[in-house]
Amino acid sequence: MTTFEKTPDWLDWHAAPSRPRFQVPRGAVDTHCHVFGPGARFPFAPERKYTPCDASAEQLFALRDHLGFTRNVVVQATCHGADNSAMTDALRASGGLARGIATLRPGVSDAELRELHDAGVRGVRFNFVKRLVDAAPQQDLRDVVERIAPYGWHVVVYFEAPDLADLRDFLLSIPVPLVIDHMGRPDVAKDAHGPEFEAFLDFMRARPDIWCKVTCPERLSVSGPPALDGQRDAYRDVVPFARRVVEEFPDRVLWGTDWPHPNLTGHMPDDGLLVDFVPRIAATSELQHKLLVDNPMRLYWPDLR
Ligand code: 0GY
Repeated sequence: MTTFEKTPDWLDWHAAPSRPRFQVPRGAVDTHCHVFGPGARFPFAPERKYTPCDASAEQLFALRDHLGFTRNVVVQATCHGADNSAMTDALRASGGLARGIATLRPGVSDAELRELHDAGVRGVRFNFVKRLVDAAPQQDLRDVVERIAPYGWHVVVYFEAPDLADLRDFLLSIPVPLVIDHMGRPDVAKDAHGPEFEAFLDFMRARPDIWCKVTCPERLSVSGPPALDGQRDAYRDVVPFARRVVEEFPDRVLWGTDWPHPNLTGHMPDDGLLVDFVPRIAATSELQHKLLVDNPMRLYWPDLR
């Protein structure tokens, strides 16, 4: 049996999240979450940049039910490299209630692609965050896109705001839909109407098939988590950024918990309070329904609509 010691300053996920005050609409989808191992069953990748705590599919589904969600999109995390077996095991265990996003290398076989599709994978993730992965040659990524296009998959992209200028032309040349993680990680100490976030919105405007996850206030926030007297002010500096995206692109936004919150060392969010963040960024029930149900269903379960 392989055992793993998690990175020492890594925080465990919240063991007893509160029940959200905000009741999500029926059929809500958590479109950004991960499973980690368990390492003894699904060993972490030798090339990983961090070793997480275990976070199993059963624990993910228990959280889903506790928060009032119906479905998940399980995103392959870098600690598992291109071995998608923990993620696909979660998809199979979900009874059709989870879709997945894989990590692929260019030489992926047709048999593997078919198997991933049958398990529920609907996209591949390109990660450009330097502390998480070594850079992949753009030609490798183009080769992967060529392989997934026939399956109708999309590309989930993770980058940080300062890298958008260099990536923009490459990303816009990818001939399948794009889903951008965490609003392209803006620096929320800056102005939500300033040039950096304008550049991101301008990128979203460049094509009608670019989607955005308005996720990770806990990761982006400088103002920080809720004070002891309640969650009203939690992550307040992220609100104007997320609202801008939700209000300009109501049909192209997605939401997720990011459970079990990789690489958080400052504080670990209460997932119930994260759900309570939703009405602050999607102010009407119509926007909330699009964000949590209509949009993810259109992208991940088009046959059920
Ligand atoms: C981060 C955030 C994430 C890390 C990963 O694949 C990963 O390791 O996704 C996240 O959940 O989006 O910045 O460390």
